[in-house]
Amino acid sequence: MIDEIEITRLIVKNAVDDFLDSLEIDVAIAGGGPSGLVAARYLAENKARVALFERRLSVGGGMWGGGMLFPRIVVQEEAREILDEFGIKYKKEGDKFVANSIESVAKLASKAIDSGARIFNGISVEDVIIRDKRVSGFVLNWSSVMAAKLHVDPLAIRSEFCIDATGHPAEVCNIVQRKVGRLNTPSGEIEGEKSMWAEKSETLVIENTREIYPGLYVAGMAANAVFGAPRMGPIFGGMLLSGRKAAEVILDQL
Ligand code: 48H
Repeated sequence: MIDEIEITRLIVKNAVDDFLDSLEIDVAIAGGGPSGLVAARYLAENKARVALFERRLSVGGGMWGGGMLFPRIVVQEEAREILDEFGIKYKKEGDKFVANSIESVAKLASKAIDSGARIFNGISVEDVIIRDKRVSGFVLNWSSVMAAKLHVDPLAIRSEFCIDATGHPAEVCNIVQRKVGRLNTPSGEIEGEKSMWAEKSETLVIENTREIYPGLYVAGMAANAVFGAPRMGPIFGGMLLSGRKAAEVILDQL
């Protein structure tokens, strides 16, 4: 027998159990683009309790569209081992590697989940919890509630470490700057992303992957936006390496 009420109960119960299990965790990640997914995998693989919150229905962020909707990404030698670790196929072209952007997203997500990271889609980080001058959790709401501009109060989760992997808008860093006034950047403020310069940007994004306020790390495109570095276009090695670095720096402290 197939009963609609049983289906409803199974869905709600299992989804709520997952959410309840994620109320107090080691690492909370805002954003499920490439940097967030890579960080989630390496953290979870090393036994950290990880939850990733993605505003949209689908994870993958800006990776799906490759370059100008041509579904390919370019990755440099430094990040090739990450492609291998995720089982992403590629073609060597000169000293670069070209991968299918759709396969890349699918495998990043699949490996993050297999490693034990929990991914919650359709949920937006709308604020943070700050205790004793440290970011110690995310304030969450359904993206659909926010899109409809409904006046519905959010809920919260507590986390030892948080990562802003929200891409170009660096949303969590912006929230924290508004609340505390000063971030760990040269000016104390968000410096803003600069025009495209791939070579420089790909190096800087690794350097810029770091703690931006106690308890809050920034990874991926958000790291360059916050520290005033250029964008890089559809070369994705920096995003992969940045996600891995965020995981490594946090794992050292767990
Ligand atoms: C929950 C949120 C929130 C929120 C946003 O943009 P992304 O793909 O981010 P990265 O940094 O992993 O990768 C950047 C890359 O895709 C890119 O844009 C590049 C390389 N650009 C170069 C260039 O020159 O343009 O993913 C961020 C994700 C998205 O899925 C958002 O929906 C999500 O974060 N997000 N999720 N709460 N407040 N804000």
